[in-house]
Amino acid sequence: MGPIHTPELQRRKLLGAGVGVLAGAGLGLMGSRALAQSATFEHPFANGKRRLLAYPEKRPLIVLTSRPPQLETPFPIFNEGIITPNDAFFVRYHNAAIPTSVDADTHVIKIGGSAVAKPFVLSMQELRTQFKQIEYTAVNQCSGNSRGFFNPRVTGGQLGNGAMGNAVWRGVALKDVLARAELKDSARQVTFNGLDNGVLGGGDFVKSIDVGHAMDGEVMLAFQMNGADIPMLNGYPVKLIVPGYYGTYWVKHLSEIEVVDKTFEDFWMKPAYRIPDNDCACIEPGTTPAATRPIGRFNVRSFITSVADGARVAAGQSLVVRGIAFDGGQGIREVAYSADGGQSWRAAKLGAELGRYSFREFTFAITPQAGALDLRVRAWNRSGQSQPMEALWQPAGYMRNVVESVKIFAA
Ligand SMILES: Nc1nc2c(c(=O)[nH]1)N[C@H]1C(S)=C(S)[C@@H](COP(=O)(O)O)O[C@H]1N2
Ligand SMILES: [Mo]
Repeated sequence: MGPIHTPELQRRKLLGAGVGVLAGAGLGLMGSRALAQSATFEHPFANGKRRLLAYPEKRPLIVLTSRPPQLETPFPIFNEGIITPNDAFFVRYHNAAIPTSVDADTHVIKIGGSAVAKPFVLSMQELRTQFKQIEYTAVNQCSGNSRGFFNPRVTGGQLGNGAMGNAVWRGVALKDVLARAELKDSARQVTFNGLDNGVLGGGDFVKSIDVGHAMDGEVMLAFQMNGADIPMLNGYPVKLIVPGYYGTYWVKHLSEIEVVDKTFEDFWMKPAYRIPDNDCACIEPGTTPAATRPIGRFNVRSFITSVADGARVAAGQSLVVRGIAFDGGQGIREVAYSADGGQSWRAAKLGAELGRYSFREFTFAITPQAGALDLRVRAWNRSGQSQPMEALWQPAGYMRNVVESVKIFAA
């Protein structure tokens, strides 16, 4: 991607009338011409077609739900480059009362809680000017990315593989902001709240991480994404970045940070977003986990992006296959590919390293003979963790990372 430019601070961001109507009244009253026009797009999915809609600041994306907006990135976009464009980045909300207008001149983050000595209120202007800025590339991925492929099926959004994206984030280390509040020795966890709310006031989306994690110098209060203001639907004007961790912790429209002296266990930390507390984070279908823990870091994943399942290619000609791999922050060490359904494997070529939290590109060339081919890719991170050959199962449909099969036909 090109050099990072620093655009003028956008004072006020309005989500177009289309989403205002959506958020307020639901799909039935969707009136905007842009939305109506884009509804004609379709996207193939495992068991049918999915509708594409263009929301404000977004190109047509796959609609999982419209109230609140939950949008998935069409998979071919991951082949356009290693950075996911802002207008194609997926969108996930839990509650329908989302902000449709935010004024960056008046937006503040309140920093307090029982375990700080000096609570204070931070404006966007102060955040941008009074702290050292940091920047890195990191993948955001929803816990339920690929849930639609679970077998046996599980309830929840039936996502394909497009609830992920890779962006350059710029902002301030959370550690530097918290230092100003002077943490007490009793500090255990830090909680994060954003401007969105449950429609009837309940179920507010609040997340927490341990204080040691919050102070690691990497967790970021970001105000830029790929060199521009963060799109409204991705958390304008400021969002928490927890690199290597599932998107559930990346709180959007951040407005409140509290340092507390106990483990925070409101709904979105418990019972929601828990995984079986064992090595594989998995159980036998139909059973109940003996114990659970909060979801944490990404496991290792790899995807072929340049050819889709079912594609037809030319026999006897060299075919360069491209894809992406990532993990929870060790960085990718190796990607292997198979063109015979996993019987034999060879090393793929890795692309440039954009940091250990980024997508890593890989390529390999094959010359297919006429007939069916079963392409697979498997990645290893720097601590030797990899992907299972058979899909693991868990009741919430999180953390799918099986070695996927892309069946193509050469003729
Ligand atoms: N304020 C707020 N932040 C939120 C959420 C939310 O519902 N409200 N959902 C989280 C979840 S589960 C995910 S996967 C990511 C998605 O980030 P994106 O919408 O910017 O892609 O946002 C997280 N941050
Ligand atoms: Mo998520």
